[in-house]
Amino acid sequence: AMFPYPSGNLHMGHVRNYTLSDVVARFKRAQGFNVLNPMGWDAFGLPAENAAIENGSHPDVWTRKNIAIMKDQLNLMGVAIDWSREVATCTPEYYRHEQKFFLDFLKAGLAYQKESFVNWDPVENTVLANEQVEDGRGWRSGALVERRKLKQWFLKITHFAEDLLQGLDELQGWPEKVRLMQENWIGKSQGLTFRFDRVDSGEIEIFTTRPDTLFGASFVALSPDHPISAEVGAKNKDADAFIRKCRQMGTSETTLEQAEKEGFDTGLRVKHPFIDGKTLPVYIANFVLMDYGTGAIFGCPAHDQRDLDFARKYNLEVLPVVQPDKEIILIDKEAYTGPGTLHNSSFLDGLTVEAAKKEVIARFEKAKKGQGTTLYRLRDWGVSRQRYWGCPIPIIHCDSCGAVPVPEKDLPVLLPQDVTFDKPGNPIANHPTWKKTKCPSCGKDAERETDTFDTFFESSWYQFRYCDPHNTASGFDKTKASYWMPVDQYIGGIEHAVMHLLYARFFTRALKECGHTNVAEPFSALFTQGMVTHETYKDSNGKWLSPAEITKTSNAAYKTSDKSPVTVGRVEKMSKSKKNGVDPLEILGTYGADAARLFVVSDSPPERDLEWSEAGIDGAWKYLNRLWRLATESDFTAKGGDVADIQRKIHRAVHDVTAHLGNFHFNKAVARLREMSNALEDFAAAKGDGIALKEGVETLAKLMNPVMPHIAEEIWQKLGHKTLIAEESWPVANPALLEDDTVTMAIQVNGKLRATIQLKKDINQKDAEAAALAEAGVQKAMEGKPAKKVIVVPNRIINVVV
Ligand code: ANZ
Ligand code: ZN
Repeated sequence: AMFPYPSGNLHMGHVRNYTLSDVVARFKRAQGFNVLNPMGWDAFGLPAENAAIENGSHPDVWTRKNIAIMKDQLNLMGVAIDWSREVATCTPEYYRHEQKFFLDFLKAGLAYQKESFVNWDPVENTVLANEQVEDGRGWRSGALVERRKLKQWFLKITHFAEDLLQGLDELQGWPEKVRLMQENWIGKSQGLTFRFDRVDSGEIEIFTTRPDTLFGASFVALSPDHPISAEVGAKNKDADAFIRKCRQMGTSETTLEQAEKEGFDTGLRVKHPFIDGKTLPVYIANFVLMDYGTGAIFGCPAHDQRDLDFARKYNLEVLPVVQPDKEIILIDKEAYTGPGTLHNSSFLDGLTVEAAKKEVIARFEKAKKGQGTTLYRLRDWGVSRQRYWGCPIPIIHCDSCGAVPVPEKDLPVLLPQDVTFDKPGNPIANHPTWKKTKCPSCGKDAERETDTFDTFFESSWYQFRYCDPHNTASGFDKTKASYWMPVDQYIGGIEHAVMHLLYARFFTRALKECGHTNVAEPFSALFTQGMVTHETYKDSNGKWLSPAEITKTSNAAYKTSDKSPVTVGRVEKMSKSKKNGVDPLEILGTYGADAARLFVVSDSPPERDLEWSEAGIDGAWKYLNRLWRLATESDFTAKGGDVADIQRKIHRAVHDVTAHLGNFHFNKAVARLREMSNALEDFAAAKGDGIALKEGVETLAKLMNPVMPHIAEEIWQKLGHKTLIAEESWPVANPALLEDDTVTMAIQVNGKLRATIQLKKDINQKDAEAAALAEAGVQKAMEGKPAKKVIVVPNRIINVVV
C-alpha cells in the first residue's frame, strides 16, 4: 500500500486503502505465498513545518508523535504489517542513502543544476513542480503561483522519456487510465524544427508538429522569455511591460492554456520560406512556453484553436489549407484540426496531411534549414525546495570551485535540530552557523546548500528500502531487493497517477543506471481505489455540519442540539472543509475493526467510490453478529441426513470467493460469503449433520479471515482449535463437488411431453425408467396401459411408448 503522510490521524481513505492491501496480503499468504506487507511514513513535508509555525512544536517531535498515534490506529484496524521493516523517511538512517543516490546521479549526469523559471508559491514560500500547480494555484496553499528565476537542482527524468513511455506497454497490471495519463504527461510529439529568416537580419527557430500547414501561416510568436523578446523589451518600454505582465503567471502549461491569449507586435518580420515576397509579423505571445521546443512558433489560425483566437483578436489572416474530403470548409470561430487534403499550398496541393508533413520536413532537411524532431512534453524534475523539513541536498557552494558534492565519508548531511520558525523563508538558510563550512575541494570558506529535496524524492525508492530496511551500507542490498521487487501489487489513490508513480519509475531506472539494482520497474501491478464519500449537511445559515451533529429520520434531518432544520446536500469526497468526514476511531470504537473492514470492502467495487453511511456500517455489524451466532450457537452434534447438498454449496463458495478475491472483486466475494452463511444457517436450522456443519463453518471462517480477521480468529478458537487461523492454508475447492449432480429430464408419453423430473446425473437405465413410470402425469397419460417400450436418452429424455 502507498505509505501515508503522518498527519496525525487515519482518515477513511486510509482505512479503505489499508483494508484492501491487507485483504490481498492475508489472502495471498494463506495461499502459500511469501508475502511482504510493509508500512512506513512519508514523513518529510510542509504540514510539520506549518505546525511548528502555528504552535511551536518541533517538526521532528510533531512527526514522531503523529507516527506513534497512526501506528496504534493501524494496529487497531488489524492490518497485518511487518513492523520490523517500518520506515520513516525523516530519519537520517533513511535519508542518508538518498543523499548518496543523489551524488551517484550527479556523477552519472542524471542530476544537474540550472537557473530556470520556477513556480513560486508566495504563501508557502517555496518552489513547486509543475505537477504541484493546479489551475495556476499551489496544490496545497491554493495561492496564485508566480514565475521566478532561481538556481535549482534537477533530476534528468527526460533522459528516460522514451523508455518511460515504452515501459508503459509492459505494465499490463496497471489501470489503462493511469497508463494513459502517464503517456499524456510524457507527451511525445513528432515534428519539425526550422529557421525563418528575419527581414532585418538573423533567424528565428521554431518547432511545429504541423509543418503541413505552413502555407496557412499568418504570424510568428515568441515566448516572453525568448532572447529576442528580451532584445525587443530592452528597446521598447511597452514590450517590456508586456513581458513583465506575462511573468506574473505561473509556468505550468494549464495556466497558460486557460489564460486569455495575448500578444505584443514587435514590428519584426520574417520571410515565408516557400512564398517569395511574403512576410509574417512577429509577436511576443503569452501562450508560448520557453522550455518547450524552441520557445517560438508559427501560427496557422485555420487549423489551431489558440492561433485562431489570437488571429481574431489581432486581425490576422485566416487561411485554410487542409480540407476534409471534398468539402470546402469555412473557418469562423472553430479551427479545423482533423485529417484531410492540402489545398492553397503550392507543391503540397492534393497531398494528405501525413504526406505533406513528410514533404515539408524533407525540403527543410535538404536545404539545411531544419530537421525532423521528436519532442517530449516531460520536463526534468526540479527537486530543490526552500524548506526546512526535508532531506538536505549534499552540496557545498564554494566561490572558487562552484557546487562541490559533499564527500561520501561526510554523509549524512544532518538536518540541524536547533532552528527557529519566527522569520519568513527557509529556517536552515536563517540558521546562524549550519551552512558555514569549508570547501572539500580547496579548503576555503564555503556554504552548504540550504535547499532540501522535494518529498517525492523519498517516496520514489521506499519500496526498495522495505526489502532491506536496516542496511547501513548502501540503502538496500541488490539481491534482497531483486528477491522481492518489483512490487507485485501496489495499492493507492489515483491522485498519484502521474507524480509519485512516474517519479518512482524514473528513480528505479536511475538507480539501475548507477548499478544499485537490476530491477527495471518498481510496481508490476497497480490498483487504484475509489474515494470514500459521504452526504453533506448544512444548517439554516448555510454552515457545514458534520454527520455527528445531525439526526436523520426517514424523511427529514435536523440538528441534534437544537432540532433546527438541516439541508442534506450532495454526496462528496470526505473532506475537512465540508465537514462530511467520519472519524475512523469512532467507528472502530463503536463497531469494531471487522465491521469497518467489512463495510469498506462490501459496499461497492474497490475501484469505485464508496458512500459511507450509518446504515451500511450498521448492516455490516449486524452481519458479524449473525456469523458469531452461527459459529457459537449451532448444534454440531446432530447426526445423519444428506450432506451432499451443503458440501456442494460450501465448495462452490470456496471456488467463487477465491476467484473474486484474486480479481479484486472484494464486494462480490463478500456477497458469496453471505450466500454461504445463509446456506449454513438453513442447514443448522434443519438440524443438518453436525460434522458437515462444523466443516462448513470452519471453511467459512477461513474464507472470511482476510476481510474480518478478528472474528475469524475468535470463531476458530471457539470451534476448538489451538492454532491461529492466520496460519491456516487457504481452502481448495474439490472440482467434483463444483458440478451439479442432478439433471432435469423430460418424460414423453407417445411423443408428448408429460412431465419433467430431477434425477441424479448419469442415473442407470432401470432407475430412470422406474422414476419416470412413477410420475403422476405419466401414469395419467398412460391410462392404465402397460408400457411397450421405454427409451432413455441419458441425462435428457425418457420416452415411454404405450
Ligand atoms: C504550427 C501549427 C499549425 C501548430 C497548426 C499546430 C497546429 P504538441 O503536440 O503539444 O507538441 N508550439 C510549439 N512550441 C510551443 C511552445 N513553446 N509553446 C506553445 N506552443 C508551442 O504541439 C506542438 C504545437 O504547439 C506546434 O505545432 C506549435 O504550433 C505549438 F495548425 O505549429 B504548431
Ligand atoms: Zn573550493
